[in-house]
Amino acid sequence: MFKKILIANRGEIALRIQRACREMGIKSVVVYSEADREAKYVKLADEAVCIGPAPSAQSYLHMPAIISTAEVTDAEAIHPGYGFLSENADFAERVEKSGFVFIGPTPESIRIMGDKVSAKQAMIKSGVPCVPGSEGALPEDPKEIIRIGRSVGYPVIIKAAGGGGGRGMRVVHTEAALIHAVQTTRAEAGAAFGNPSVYMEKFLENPRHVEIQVLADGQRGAVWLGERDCSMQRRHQKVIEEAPAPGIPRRVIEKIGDRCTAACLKIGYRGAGTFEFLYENGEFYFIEMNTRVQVEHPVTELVTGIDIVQMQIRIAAGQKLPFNQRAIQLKGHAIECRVNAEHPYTFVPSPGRITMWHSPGGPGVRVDSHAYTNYTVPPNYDSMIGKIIVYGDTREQALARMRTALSETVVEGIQTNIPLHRELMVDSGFCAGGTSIHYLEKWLAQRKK
Ligand code: MV4
Repeated sequence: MFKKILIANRGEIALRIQRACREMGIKSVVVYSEADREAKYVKLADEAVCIGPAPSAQSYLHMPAIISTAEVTDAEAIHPGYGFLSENADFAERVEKSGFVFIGPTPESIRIMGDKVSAKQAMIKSGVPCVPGSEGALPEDPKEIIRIGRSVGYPVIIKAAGGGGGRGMRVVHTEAALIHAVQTTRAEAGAAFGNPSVYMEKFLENPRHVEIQVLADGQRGAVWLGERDCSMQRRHQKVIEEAPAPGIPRRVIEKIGDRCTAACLKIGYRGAGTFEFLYENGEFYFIEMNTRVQVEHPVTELVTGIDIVQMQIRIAAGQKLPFNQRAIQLKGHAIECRVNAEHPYTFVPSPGRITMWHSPGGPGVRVDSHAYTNYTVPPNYDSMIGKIIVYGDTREQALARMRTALSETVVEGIQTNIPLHRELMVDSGFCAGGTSIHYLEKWLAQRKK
């Protein structure tokens, strides 16, 4: 096992990784920007090195600074967390070429999944059901594109191969609008991702977002750890996640989970990963794979009892998975509310000093946050300042515990979305379970001010 790991991230996930290291008897080095100098997790780390000014490009995205910090601190491995460099295949490659272990999949896997066209092709070959659409990237010839549009059937969605997470997509309702939409999406994709390649899918009108968590050791060991329902989102930012997904028959989930682990074995996947699906009318359709630990990993940890971050570290150290699929038993229900420093009605970011932070507690309550009283939320990064996660034997109990947890939570000095979560936890639609990806935005549009 490693003696020392460098954590190439910030905020709650840096603290989460630090905790995993501590529990495993591994020393950790955190890198931080000038904006994070006063953060408590920086002070709590075994070692902390300032790698640059506040802008991410000069700190958390600055590969030479991170790799040279690993060199001077004698770290053996680098954990990238989520966001920043976590899905950057070039970074993973540079980490390995410099003689360190990248705690994540191989650069090759990251590269395949980063290109949504090659990801989909890998899934089709591995027997994972995908949204019907173009076979690979769209050709140049407008006649060919029109032909593909007719065979897929309207509405269709044009997506950039280099996009993902909702970036670079356009819905097309009629053949008359198709060619212009493809051209515009191509141009935007070329400018945004340096890759003008686009593909077409049937546009699913009212799906749910359900994802499967996997762990694979790259040594013929692969398991899936149940699913997460992440349909409660606004502008492609998840707001609430839960496990299991309400109302989906277990045999349907089990079938797709087994497809995911089979795909991991087929492509030689190693590490933690998430298969993202759209779920509509009882069917799963693969859309993307994430090759990192995700923000919402705790809900899976609570229903499986498996520490996903520790497993990432063990896999990276060359260990085999210590369990097989039969040993994984899903139990109970978990819900996560993301706490953002933002106005609860306008969603305008609200950085600044937290004059009072009081975390909830009690049975089945977990808070993953780096925030504390007198912590200043810097304006330079994502507005998420933590996550409240609850566990219960049933969804009803988890909901009741989340209501109690939210009622106990006090955050003063900045605005947060906690009032929004308090409203959603008593909303009849959310409480019934199984809402679609459009539910929250429709709900917000009709919300009583
Ligand atoms: C779709 C779709 C409907 N049909 N693909 C958005 C994020 C990216 N991961 C894929 N996305 C979508 N792809 C087809 N063929 C609808 C969405 C979508 C969405 C997906 C998941 C969660 C929230 C979403 C919000 C709007 C649109």
